[in-house]
Amino acid sequence: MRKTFIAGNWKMNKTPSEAVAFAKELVVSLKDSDTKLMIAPSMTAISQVADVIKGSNIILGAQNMASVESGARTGETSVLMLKDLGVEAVILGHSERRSIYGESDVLINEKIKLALSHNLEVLFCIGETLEEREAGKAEEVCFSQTELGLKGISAEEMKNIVIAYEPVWAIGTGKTASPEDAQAIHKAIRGKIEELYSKEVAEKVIIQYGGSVKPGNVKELMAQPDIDGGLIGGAALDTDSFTALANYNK
Ligand code: G2H
Repeated sequence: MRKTFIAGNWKMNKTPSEAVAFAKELVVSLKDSDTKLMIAPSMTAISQVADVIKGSNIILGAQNMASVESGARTGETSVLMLKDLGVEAVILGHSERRSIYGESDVLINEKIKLALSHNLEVLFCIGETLEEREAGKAEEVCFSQTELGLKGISAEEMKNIVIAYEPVWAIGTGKTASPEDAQAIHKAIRGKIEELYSKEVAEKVIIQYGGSVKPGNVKELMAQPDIDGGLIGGAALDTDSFTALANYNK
């Protein structure tokens, strides 16, 4: 019922010219994939990558955006700018934004509401740190981030929300949550969505897993009943690897 959604978060990698060359390769290599696909280049490459992937089966995503539409926000990128470039989705609440740039649940919630009001799909990231996991607080942290991030968002708007569960200890570390551990949290998060909204909303919401997803572990992760896709960093930076991830089911 839920279509698998594989998204590449390029983070702060690839210059605009490298991004264009890479996107051109992906348009060809991914053309027969039957999964939903997204790539999120850096802000400096978005405009050129938009031209390359136009008309393909790849959605254009951004990695972040400001919490207000326009004005005095030095160094920020607005939702209007992203929309004008053809961006269809935005990653919000990534743990690197939370930990390095101090983004709070309140700020993330403001960004999510703004993105939804402009009809952007939101990949809303949540996840616990190693310390929190070891203290037995993984669920508690994910529930709290979910509740605060989705505050004021209607059941109707949930159609444009994708949740990305990314345990912080697994991001870029080579450590992946075991499929069983990831499934347990995904199931709990879906339960939380049911509690906040309804069974119908919970059954429809896509919950991606993120954190060192690679061609070698993608199959067993995607085989879990509540894992509906992946938000992929390192392994999304190479044509063969991202193509293998997009075609994991072939
Ligand atoms: C988690 C993920 C992509 P990686 O941040 O968002 O990165 O796959 O490199 O762990």
